[in-house]
Amino acid sequence: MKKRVFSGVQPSGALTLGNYLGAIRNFVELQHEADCFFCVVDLHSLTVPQDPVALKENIKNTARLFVAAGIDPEVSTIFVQSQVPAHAELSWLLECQTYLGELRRMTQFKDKAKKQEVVTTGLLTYPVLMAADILLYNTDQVPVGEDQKQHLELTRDLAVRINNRFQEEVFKVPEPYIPPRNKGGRIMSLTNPAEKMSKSSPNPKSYIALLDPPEVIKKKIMSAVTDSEAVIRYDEETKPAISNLLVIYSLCSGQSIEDITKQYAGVGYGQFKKDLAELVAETLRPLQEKVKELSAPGVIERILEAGAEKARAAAAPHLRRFQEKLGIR
Ligand code: ATP
Ligand code: LTN
Repeated sequence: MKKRVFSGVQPSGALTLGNYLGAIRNFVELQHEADCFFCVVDLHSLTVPQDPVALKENIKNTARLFVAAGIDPEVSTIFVQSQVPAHAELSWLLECQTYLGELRRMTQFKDKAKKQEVVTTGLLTYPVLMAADILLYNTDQVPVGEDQKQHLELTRDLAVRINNRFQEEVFKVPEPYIPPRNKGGRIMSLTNPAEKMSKSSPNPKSYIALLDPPEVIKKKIMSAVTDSEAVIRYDEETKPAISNLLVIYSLCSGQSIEDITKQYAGVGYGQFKKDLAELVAETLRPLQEKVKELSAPGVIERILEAGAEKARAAAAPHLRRFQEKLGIR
């Protein structure tokens, strides 16, 4: 039996190089060894205000980028969360097993709540919906970036809690699949290397969007902050900005950080950034071309319809089982 893999990406803006290097690239690799479900988690994105017209486009564009990045819809299941009602249903049932204190402690909740004028309960219960996404599919492995580690721990805690309560395996306890930092687990903002690169940042210079044209990529990388030492060396603690650029270089070129450092010994930041900009643009070019093909009317819609059907069928027995255990079915 193949392992089951599940992951989700929010359609909260244009996907970034951080999303690609931290998560989507690994989705593409895993699909050949596992039975994969990749979900556009539109319900999650509603936990902060979204413009409805932009959201509708972003949902389709996120799915297009999955396919353009190399996820084969004939091999993996690609679908939109809100088209499978079981996610919202299980989320409610899990909320009734989750402690308020657990949710208040989540660092993403604390960070995002600070940035909002009003804080909705959806922002607080966000990780429970994420647990529902994962547990619905009897998931073995969840490929995500480092920022999702705490949410995955909550998912595991909930599964263990429920299994203990019923003295049997109601839900499988999933394993995280998180790359280390030097392999893309946490790509940092280009304007502030203390923050992760994020698609919902108000400053577009802080991220590279996967659909940014080459000239924009160049401008953003050339203006990325660095330090004044002008020595290309990997040190997350003392040189976070240049270390981040080195990780991006390494993942886009396939070269080790050590080799790149040797290659650029005695070379200034300017030349390094220029080469990096070209490398990133080249890496994204095939993906950008593929997105154009997928933008023909009806193409992505058909993929998503077929995906939702498969997802509904895969989710149903796991929701039913828990409903039976709880005595509501
Ligand atoms: P938002 O800014 O709206 O919170 P986001 O850019 O953080 O969104 P998500 O949709 O929340 O993106 O994340 C999709 C996947 O990409 C997750 O697995 C997440 O861990 C990963 N990811 C997001 N940002 C980064 C990053 N900077 N480095 C590595 N992985 C990342
Ligand atoms: N919270 C995740 C997105 C997400 C997810 C999931 C990831 C929602 N449901 C299930 C993995 C598995 C984020 O990246 N912000």
